[in-house]
Amino acid sequence: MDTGLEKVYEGILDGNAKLVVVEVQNALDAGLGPAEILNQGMIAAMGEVGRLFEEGEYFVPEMLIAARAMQKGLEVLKPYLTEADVQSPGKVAIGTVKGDLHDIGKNLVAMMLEGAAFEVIDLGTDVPPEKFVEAVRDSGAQIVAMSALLTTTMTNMKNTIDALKEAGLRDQVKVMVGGAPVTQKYADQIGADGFSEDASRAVAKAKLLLAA
Ligand code: B1M
Repeated sequence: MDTGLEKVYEGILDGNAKLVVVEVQNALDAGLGPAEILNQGMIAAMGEVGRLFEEGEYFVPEMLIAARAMQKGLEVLKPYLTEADVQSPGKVAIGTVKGDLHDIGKNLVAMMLEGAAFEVIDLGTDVPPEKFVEAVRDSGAQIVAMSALLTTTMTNMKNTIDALKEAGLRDQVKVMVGGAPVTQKYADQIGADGFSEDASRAVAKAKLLLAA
């Protein structure tokens, strides 16, 4: 790994937000691409944090400070993930489903969508089905984008789809899902319109759904 990326990686593992901010900027200044910094430095570090948690070496506080360091690094990266002078392809209401507080992946998807000029309504984390329904009704969002990181909360994606049906809004919106435990098979099972494995593919999928 490039030494600049190594410092970003180690900074996230140590939960050292100040170091991460400096090292992400240094990596950009040294000419590394934002996707490389994101995938090989930052997302890889969060994967290692998860592994250490599973092994019992990290606990929730360590995960939390690593997540904060990651978020700070993402703020530095954000302007570099933006496409210039693009017309808005549409409006997306995004959130992490009820019961789930993980927001880094959701924020990344929101950031990439904004970078591609989508209008993004970020509903935050722990979003109950009714709040997604309300957002579609009030904002006219054409896409509902749901993120889940826990096997115990991904079922709330289906509950949200059911709530959209009950509110008579299902035909008006496309539903996209993603997050570590979510698969294409699961998306099909619950009747979602789209799934993507990562944030950049989520943008391509959102564009595709609106073109369909
Ligand atoms: Co938690 N956590 N966590 N955690 N956490 C996981 C998810 C876990 C896999 C760790 C592990 O055991 N290895 C595990 C889940 C096990 C499971 O259900 N199978 C777990 C657990 C168990 C828990 C708690 C229950 C721990 C506890 O309290 N005992 C608890 C639950 C709290 C709750 O939500 N109710 C908990 C808490 C936390 C923190 C709050 C401490 C913190 C989150 C802080 C935050 O988000 N602000 C945290 C963290 C940081 C993690 C890990 C380490 C990292 C997650 C992350 O940010 N990854 C995670 C381990 C891991 O994932 N390997 C873990 C980086 C991020 C960029 O990836 O979010 O997957 P991700 O997003 C990806 C794709 O999935 C995709 O795009 C992104 C990449 O470009 N994507 C989408 C995401 N959403 C999408 C939506 C789309 C499309 C693509 O379309 C709409």
